[in-house]
Amino acid sequence: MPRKTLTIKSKVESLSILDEKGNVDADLDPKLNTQKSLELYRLMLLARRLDERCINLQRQGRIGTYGPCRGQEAAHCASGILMTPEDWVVYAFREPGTAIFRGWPIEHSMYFWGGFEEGCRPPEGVNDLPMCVPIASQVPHGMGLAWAMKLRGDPHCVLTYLGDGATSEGDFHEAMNFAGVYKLPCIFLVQNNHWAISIPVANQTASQTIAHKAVAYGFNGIQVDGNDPLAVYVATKEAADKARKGGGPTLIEAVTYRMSVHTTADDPTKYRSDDEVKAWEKRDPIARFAKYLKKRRILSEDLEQKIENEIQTEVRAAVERYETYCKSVDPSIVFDYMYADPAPEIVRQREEYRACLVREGVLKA
Ligand SMILES: Cc1ncc(C[n+]2csc(CCOP(=O)(O)OP(=O)(O)O)c2C)c(N)n1
Ligand SMILES: [Mg+2]
Repeated sequence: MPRKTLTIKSKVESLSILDEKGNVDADLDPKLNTQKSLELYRLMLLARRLDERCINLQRQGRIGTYGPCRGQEAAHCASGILMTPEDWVVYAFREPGTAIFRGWPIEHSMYFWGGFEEGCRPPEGVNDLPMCVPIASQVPHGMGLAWAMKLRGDPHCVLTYLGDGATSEGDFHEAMNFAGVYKLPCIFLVQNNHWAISIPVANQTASQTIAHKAVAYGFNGIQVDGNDPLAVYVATKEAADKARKGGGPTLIEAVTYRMSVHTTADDPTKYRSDDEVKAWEKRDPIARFAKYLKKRRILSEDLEQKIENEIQTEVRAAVERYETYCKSVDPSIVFDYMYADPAPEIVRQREEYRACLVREGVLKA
């Protein structure tokens, strides 16, 4: 019998619309109106300023740790902004802009990274799961929500975020498989930021792209320039429209870069070069979008400054609300939500922490 080459039906596209200089491919430009364009710009800038503020808060000992999203604002904001209140969003942990868009208060990141359960509690009526640090464990949850939607005949979709490192976990593959078999209305958005702590993406997978992992599961993947908000927007819109019409899942690989530390407990100078970081600085998603909006005369220098000032005020007010909350609670409640019946070791640690707080004068004996 002769060997045959099989025709594989799924396709993998690559999409880039807005280049680093703010030049746009006019045929592919989604031509967002002024209001939507400014909403997206504002959200990305808010995510950036909040990020900077949270790093400072951690360095000052005012939150425990922090995982920044610097450089990844387009990848998460330009996708999140397409989700309707009836859709569901399932987070990893570098998507603060999407969460704010969905209705979480700005300070939710501070609660989360400060160790408070408040940071995990979605606001009333917001169809979101809390941020998720156990890598890839959120991916089957997203798939499960989409399965429930399908069983109920609910015509909405689920957007699940994950990182390049998460694509090596079994949870990712099981969720992709199930989503493909049952044609579930889900979008898996991989923020390929090139690193999983100190593991470069080249050591994460031998695949040419992450996008084409979808092929093995029987649906389409698309690779987009993740620092190009227009490409992320268009790919997500197509995936969401398809999912809501019963067309099944899509895997979006947003190729971006983690400009900052992995978390505040990390020193990236130990494993990556300054040159690599500098090269990506030139591809900054916010600067690129601002150039484009100025060319379209949607953004002026005055408006840019006005938005900047408003955001600074909003972030400052969020910090104040967070710190008012911190003063109103016994800090040892950070131990309370791990188990319904706390394990003896947790009880011991909580007592040790309380004794320390009493010594420091934070709590009365
Ligand atoms: C199941 C699991 N294993 C290990 C870790 C420790 N850890 C935290 S973040 C991370 C890397 C994740 O990389 P990636 O998925 O690319 O996301 P990124 O941090 O780049 O956003 C690891 C290994 C974890 N949180 N969960
Ligand atoms: Mg990564």
